[in-house]
Amino acid sequence: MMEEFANRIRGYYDDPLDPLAEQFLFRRPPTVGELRRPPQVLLLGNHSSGKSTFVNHLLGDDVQNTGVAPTDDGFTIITHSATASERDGPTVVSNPDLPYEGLRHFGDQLVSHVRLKLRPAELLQTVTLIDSPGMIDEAKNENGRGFDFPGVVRWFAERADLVMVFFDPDKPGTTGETLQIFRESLAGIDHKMLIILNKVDQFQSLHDFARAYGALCWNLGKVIPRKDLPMIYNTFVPLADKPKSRLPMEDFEKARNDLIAELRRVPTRRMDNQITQLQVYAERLWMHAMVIDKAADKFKSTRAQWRGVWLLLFGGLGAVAVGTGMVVALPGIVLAAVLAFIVIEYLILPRSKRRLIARFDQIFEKLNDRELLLRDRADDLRMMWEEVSPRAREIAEKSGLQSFKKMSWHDRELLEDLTSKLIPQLRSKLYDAMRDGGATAPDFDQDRPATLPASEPRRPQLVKGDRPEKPKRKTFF
Ligand SMILES: Nc1nc2c(ncn2[C@@H]2O[C@H](COP(=O)(O)OP(=O)(O)O)[C@@H](O)[C@H]2O)c(=O)[nH]1
Ligand SMILES: [Mg+2]
Repeated sequence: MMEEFANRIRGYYDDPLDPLAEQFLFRRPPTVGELRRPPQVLLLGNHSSGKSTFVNHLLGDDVQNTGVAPTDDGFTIITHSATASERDGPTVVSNPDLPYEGLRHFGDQLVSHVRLKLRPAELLQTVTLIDSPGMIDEAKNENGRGFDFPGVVRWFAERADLVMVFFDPDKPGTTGETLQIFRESLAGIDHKMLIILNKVDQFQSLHDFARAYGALCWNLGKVIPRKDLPMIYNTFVPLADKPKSRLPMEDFEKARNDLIAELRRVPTRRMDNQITQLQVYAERLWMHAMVIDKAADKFKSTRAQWRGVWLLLFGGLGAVAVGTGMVVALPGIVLAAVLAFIVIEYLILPRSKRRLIARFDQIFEKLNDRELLLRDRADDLRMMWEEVSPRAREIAEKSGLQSFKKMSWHDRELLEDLTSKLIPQLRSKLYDAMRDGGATAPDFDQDRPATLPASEPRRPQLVKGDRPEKPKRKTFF
């Protein structure tokens, strides 16, 4: 059943998103490989907060080294295979069948800190686990590691379906590197983050626990920009060599089971995340393309006006000169025409282009209230625009507004349909499917735009000429 959702998502990227992204030089959508990657869980936290111990507990096997000393300074990707084996970083990042080629950009230092472990554990059939080196609590510069640690964490976090952040009783604070990681690497992904206060069996009294829990909440409040605190899982891994806690442990054990249940739900979460990713991509592309399209439109009509005036003026003058026999004036007229042409093409039009690009924000605002799209989300969309606009400007400046092919009315309708109707519908279908445990196959045919018969592809081979043209467009300024 998940396959059907995946196909549907891929289908939307293939058409209309990818062609539109290309038309408007927007960043390309995720590749099939990226969409296909296995569900992933990233484990982050201070060193010695118990990440590797937790991994071993999950897998029922000593896959990772554990210990109080910061022994592990690399990223270990643990995934399923019938027989246990290991691969080193260079092998992992150069294998096109694995979704880790992107890590190569972080340099050899990082690559030598990546390992892939293949293990037959049952849980790994559902998720791939990524154990990470501990964050260091003293603010330490990147040079200490030899690679861009926040960047790499961000890379993994963006591709993870769940990010588990571990804290332990010794360091319930988010200081130093932890703070940096929250700011730089985890911003905007709190919807897939789980916070864990681990090793709670170390607390000898309720008072100790309350203090650490309070400190953690306080510190998280500073780095997670949300009004409500995320849920915190208070838990531990039972270890034979550790003294028993005097606190009642049932709740903490239950939290561990809840965590494991979350891990098992990761494949559904992944689909949910991919739908979110699709929605965000489509909305950003919509803004980017619409603003550039309007500006390009405006620019082209300004250009047509200037060129029209030029042609009329000098054509007229030339005709008059010839008609009245004042041929001697012709060289002067030609010279003036050439000069005027240079002024228009190299002075006036570039200036008008720059002015239009500077007015992108206003164009966006008009888009927002004219198109009546999701007016209750205006603030959301505005924030999104702030992220999108620098690149839109850069692209408009670099390639010039005249080079963009006009967005067809059909594409525009399709894009708006996608963001306002089709993608939300896809999500509610996923929720329905989750609720009845996949008992009934999702009925995708209902999604199709009403104008197209259900049995045909969503965009029936439209050739350029036979796309319906939009009824006359209102001018925008
Ligand atoms: N008491 C207690 N000790 C733990 C727990 N989890 C891990 N440890 C210990 O904490 C130390 C660091 O654990 P490790 O898993 O290597 O931490 P990592 O650096 O986050 O991977 C080891 O000595 C573990 O035995 C726990 O839940 N309770
Ligand atoms: Mg470790």
